[in-house]
Amino acid sequence: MKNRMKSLISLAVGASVLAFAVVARGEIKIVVDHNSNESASVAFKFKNVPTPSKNDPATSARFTILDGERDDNGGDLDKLHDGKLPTEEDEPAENFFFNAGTESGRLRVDSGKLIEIKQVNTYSWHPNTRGPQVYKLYAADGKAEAFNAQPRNATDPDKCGWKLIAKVDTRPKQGEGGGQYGVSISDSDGIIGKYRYLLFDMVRTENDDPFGNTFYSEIDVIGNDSAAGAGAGASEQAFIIHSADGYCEISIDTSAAPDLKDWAENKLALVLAEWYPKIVAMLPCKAYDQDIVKQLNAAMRQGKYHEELWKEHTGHSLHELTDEWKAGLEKQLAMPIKPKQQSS
Ligand SMILES: [Ca+2]
Ligand SMILES: [Ca+2]
Repeated sequence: MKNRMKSLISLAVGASVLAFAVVARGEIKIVVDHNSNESASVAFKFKNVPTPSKNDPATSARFTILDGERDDNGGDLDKLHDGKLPTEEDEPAENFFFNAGTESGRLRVDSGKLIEIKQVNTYSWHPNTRGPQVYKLYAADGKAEAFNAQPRNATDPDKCGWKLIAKVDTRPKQGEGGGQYGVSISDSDGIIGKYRYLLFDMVRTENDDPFGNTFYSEIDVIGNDSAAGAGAGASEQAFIIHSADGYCEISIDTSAAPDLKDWAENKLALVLAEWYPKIVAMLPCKAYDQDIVKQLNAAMRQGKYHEELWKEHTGHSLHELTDEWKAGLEKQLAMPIKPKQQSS
């Protein structure tokens, strides 16, 4: 049994049959996916971000420009929630973008009623600098006494009934960042909040020339009861367990390996729940950057997470750290875990 368990974990982790996602509880999570110019296709398919939805609460919501002006060369606001997508990398009529030479502006999405928002997903496509997305997302239920439903650029939404949800910036460190972007904003608690309004405070990606305003193809709002968007890459079949210290949520996705479902949920989950906090604790102990977890979380919130951060903070690539983690996990699984689990 011990050996079998050990070989299963090697197989599972080594072959990526199981997908693990671990996030701190109650934190906003920003997942950014990028398809390069070469790999972008009409399918708008991303590694982790769900493909755009044709039928989400944003479909029937009212979109309004609160500040800034639309570029007449592009499509109107309907393009952001019509469920249709551009069929090529530079198709102005199928995207909404702010006018050339302007600093972008603010868009409001009004659902007309309070909805429990599970995800806000934004999509864009352009061969160069109009591909990446830079915006702040605010939300409001409209009930605050000082609520201003139409804050223009000079007004701080924080001060008139809006809550800052996320800061998104998908620009690469180098290069123009052409291609397709999918951004998925969610909360590790499952629900971002119960809101009626969303406010996108958009910024152009550059001002070296007049054409820095992003080509936005679609904005989706996924409600708690929507079938679409099953949690930023996590399968609907994902099994959720909280870490022993209560700080992390661990999801185990066995959709690609259904025969491992029972084992993963009854055995592996318990080990991960117990050991994940210890692995996280191990990082600062091993003379790595003391603030690594905090900094990674901050980078995720700002949409600036990338794998190189691990190398910057620990001197080891994510691959190397994963090997270290796997070795520790295998060692643990080769030993008796708890008597009652051994009997099944
Ligand atoms: Ca569209
Ligand atoms: Ca949509």
